[in-house]
This record gives sequence, C-alpha cells and structure tokens, in this order.
Amino acid sequence: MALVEVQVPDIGDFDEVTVIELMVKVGDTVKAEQSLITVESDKASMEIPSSTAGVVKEMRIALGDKVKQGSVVLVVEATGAAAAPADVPATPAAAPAAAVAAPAPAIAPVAAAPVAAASGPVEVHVPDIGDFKDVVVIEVMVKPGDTIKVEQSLITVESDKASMEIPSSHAGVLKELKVKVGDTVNIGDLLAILEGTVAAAAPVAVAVAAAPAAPVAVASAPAAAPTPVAAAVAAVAAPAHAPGGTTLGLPHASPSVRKFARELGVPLAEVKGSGLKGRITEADVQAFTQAVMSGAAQTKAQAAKAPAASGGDGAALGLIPWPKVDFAKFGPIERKEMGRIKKISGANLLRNAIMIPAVTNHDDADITDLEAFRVSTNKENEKSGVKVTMLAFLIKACVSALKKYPEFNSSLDGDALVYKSYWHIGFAADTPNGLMVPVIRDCDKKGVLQISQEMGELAKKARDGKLGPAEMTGATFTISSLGGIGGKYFTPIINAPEVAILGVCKSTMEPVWDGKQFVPRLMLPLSLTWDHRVIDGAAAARFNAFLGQILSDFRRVLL
Ligand code: CAO
Repeated sequence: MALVEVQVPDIGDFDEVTVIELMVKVGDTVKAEQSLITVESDKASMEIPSSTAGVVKEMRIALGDKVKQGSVVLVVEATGAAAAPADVPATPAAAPAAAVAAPAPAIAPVAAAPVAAASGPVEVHVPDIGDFKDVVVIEVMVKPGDTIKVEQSLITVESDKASMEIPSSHAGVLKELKVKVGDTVNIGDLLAILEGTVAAAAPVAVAVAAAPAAPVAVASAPAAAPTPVAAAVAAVAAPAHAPGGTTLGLPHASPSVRKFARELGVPLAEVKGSGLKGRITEADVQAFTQAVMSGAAQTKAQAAKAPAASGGDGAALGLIPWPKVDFAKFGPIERKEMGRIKKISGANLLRNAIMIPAVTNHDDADITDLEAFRVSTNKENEKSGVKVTMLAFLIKACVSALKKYPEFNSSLDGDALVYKSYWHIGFAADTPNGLMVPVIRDCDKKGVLQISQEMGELAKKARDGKLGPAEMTGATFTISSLGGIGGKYFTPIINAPEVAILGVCKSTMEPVWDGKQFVPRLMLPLSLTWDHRVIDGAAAARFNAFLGQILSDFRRVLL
C-alpha cells in the first residue's frame, strides 16, 4: 500500500503555528478527516485533519514544533481514498493528500494598521466569521471602563468547530458591552460601544462602514456558500474541545489563556475552569498560580516529587494506586477539605516517614524524685505564674544527652554529617489547625524556668496561629510529648533534617524491683526514633539510658 505524507493544509495568513497537541501516534489507524494534531496561533487553535485513511507509520513533527502550510505532519500507509476531491492545483507527487483537503483559508487576514480616526461613540460589531452561525460567547475579556486598543480581543466565541477571539475594530474606552457569556452571536451583531475612539482597525472595516470589523480568527472559507471543500476546511479548524465540556485531550481554554498558562509554566490540564461549560479563564490560571505559590495547592509534578498529605497516588514510588472508595455507598458522609497546616505538615511527615530509615527504641525513666521536685518548685513559684511541666525538664535533660552524643544533634548533608554547636529544641504542639513545632533557641544557655516560660508563650502563639517562620525553624532535635494526654509508647516521625526525635507519654506509678523488693516508682515512657543512616542501635540505647539516668537524678545535668 502507498505511503502518503500528510501535510498541513492552507491555514490562511498564519505563517507559522505551534503544535500544541499530538492526537495520534505511530501504529494508530486513522480515518480520513480524523484530527491528527492541534495547532495554535495567538488568536486561534485548530485541529489538522488527515487527508487520507490508513495506519500512521511515522510522525514528522513533535510538540512545540512550528508548522505552516505544506509542513509534513506524518506518514500514513494509505488504506482508503483521500478526504476531498482534488479541486486545487496538483501538488507534488509525494505530498498531495492534506493539501487537497484544505484549499480555503482557515483564518482570514488580521486587520491592518489603523487608518481612520473618530471621536464620538463607535459601535463594534461581530466581523465576518465565515460560515459560522450562532456562535456562543464563552468568555468576555473586557469590562466597561476598560481602555481598549485596536485589535484587542473583546470576547471569545465558540462553535462546534472552532474557538476564536473577536477583536475590537477601534480603540477607545469601553462604554457599553452588548453581549454576555452564553449569548449567541452572528456576523454584524453589535458587540460594544466605545467612546473617545481614535482609530479604526482596517480598510475592510472602513469599507463596510460602521459594520463589522476585520476578522481575526475566522476559521472558515470566505463568504461563499458551503461546499464539500468548505466543509473540509471547517474540519481543519475544529477546536481542541467540543462544546459541552467534552475534551479531546486539551483543557477547555482560549488560545490566549493557553499562552498565558504556558508563559507561567502552569499545567492547564490541572486548572479547574470557572467559565461557561468549565472553560478555563485567565483568572482561573492566576488563582491556580497563587494557590501553588502559597503552598495551598500542588501541581501533579510537585506531588510526584514530594507526595502530598494523602500520599499522592504513589505512582512515583511504583506503588499500586490509592484505593478509591465511594464511602457514601456505606452510609452518610461529609467531605471537608483539610486545612493548610495539615496539608503542609502531612506532606512533610510523609516524606520523612518514607525517606528516613527510622528505628524507635522504647525505654522508661524513673522520674519519682524529679516529679516531687517539679511539684515543689511549682508550689514555690505559684506567685510568679510560671508553671513548670515535665517537658521543660526533658528539654534540659535532652540537651545534656545531645552534648554527650553529638550525632543526635547533627544533620545529613549528602555524604557528610553537619554537627551543630547550638542546641535549639523543637516541641510538637497540638493546635486547632493541626500539629506545629515551635522552637526554643539556645536551650543549653537557659534554665528550666525560662524554658517553661518560653514554651508557654510559643504554645499559645501556635494555638492562636501567630507563630512566625523564625519561631518554627532551626531546631536541632524535637520532643513530642503526649504526657498531658495519655498513652504508653508511640513511634514519632523524625522532623527532617534532624536525625532523631523523642516521644514522651504519660508517667505512671509502677512497681519497680530495687534488688530486694518491689517499690512504687513514677515511670516515664520514652520513645526515641532515630535515623539509622546516622545513628547506630547501640548509640540510641546509650542515649536513652543516659537520658534515663539524668531524669532519675537531675543533678547529673550539672556534670
Ligand atoms: N506524664 C504525666 N503527666 C504529664 C506529663 C507526663 N509525661 N506531661 C505533662 N503532664 C501533665 C502536666 O503536668 C499537666 O498537669 P497539671 O495540669 O496537673 O499540672 C498536664 O499534663 C497538661 O500538661 P500540658 O500538656 O499542658 O503541658 P506540657 O508542657 O506537657 O505540654 C505542649 C505542652 C504544648 C507540648 C502540649 O500542650 C501539647 O500540645 N502536647 C501535644 C503534642 C503532640 O500533639 N504530640 C504528638 C505529635 S505526633 O502527632
């Protein structure tokens, strides 16, 4: 069977258009007039159809390529007839097909430079948009009061074959807009009234007096009655999306919005459209960008790199997909979006849980004497208003253990360990918005009372949502205390780039063997999670044992 090169047909005055979508691949069977690629200028997008049926043997263009009339799109092993009768001059033998299918201009000339001046109100009408009748206004790009330039796009209209932007024939201030989203318009319809108008767009507009401006993105043959050839041309100019929200692979948006998104690097397929039939507007792209920049949303690419709180889809890790369950099938449900802090901390926790080979050691510390000391200290300090909880003593005890075992106060940096000569301790705080970790700086230089006071202040700020970034960064080690709530042991997740975290649960009176008898002792459950890349099991056991010794006799802090 014959190999046929399918070319870009006559697409009017547009010299070079960009390939923005490939709709077929090598091996696909295509029908005559089936859309092969979508191309886009700054004013219109259109699909290029196949002139012949067959099997795609070779793609000759790639995404982003610039093409023009005659560019070879692909090579098809033909199985059927060409799409339309060849009523145009013969083309070279090797490239006949597509050119045959599209003899008429798909896009009429853009208006020439301004030629006429006016001062009073000027009506702007729908220009010649070819064979397209009753096209729907899907986007209004201007509002009363806007200063409009000649050829500035005013609205986007869409037929079932193409979407196009309608430009202004004059410059001036927009006094009145005569159409709204959802209206249907035809050639000659009044679009807008401008005032203070300075120039008309083109000789064409002038020639038809106050009537239509020069067409810009018309996707049809000239005004002649539809013919089989014109029908083929209409197919040439098919839009990336059929109206009604049915996408053919591209987001539902006008060329200018797509261009805007490309400039910002916004993946348009991930933007939710708020326009008619879900069409994406410039404002949608802006809102998406703001959400990503503020951390409130992630692109799919970001999610693949740093899985989201919910775990993304796990595809980046080669995992099977997250189960999708229609919970409503089993009973009443209510869906609530997670808050910003939960989303951010969730993504961090997931990364840390997945990336760190973490091990947790559990141990108990005898805090009988320390608790008695704490209670008496609080009694003595009743008037000062500063209450000391076990967590403040734990912070101080941890600093001693971190000094004795410095790798616990380090961070991994590639193949190197960064040892820090400062001891800033983070503590997990439960807040109405989610988990936060305020940081108390230089705990080695502060006493338990000062630590208690700062902890109280930072915890309050965290609950009030008033913590600044500086108060949540720079920790060298973190303590997560559930002591005020309950529980026995748990496995805290390391707060990267730290290498260890101490989990603390509620102390309980327990019978402890003293060598001769069981005696009641207040025991504090400790859970130390550590990064096995940095810390060995023996070091972790020693750290816990040392911490236990300090807590059982706090005078050791002084040693
Ligand atoms: N054993 C027994 N009682 C304890 C205790 C312990 N280990 N730790 C604290 N308590 C007691 C306190 O003495 C206090 O008792 P009184 O009111 O009778 O004096 C009570 O529990 C409440 O303490 P607290 O929780 O207000 O104070 P804290 O210093 O222990 O903790 C803070 C402060 C901010 C860490 C805590 O309020 C908090 O938010 N904890 C939750 C942390 C968290 O969510 N961790 C999990 C992270 S992983 O998801």
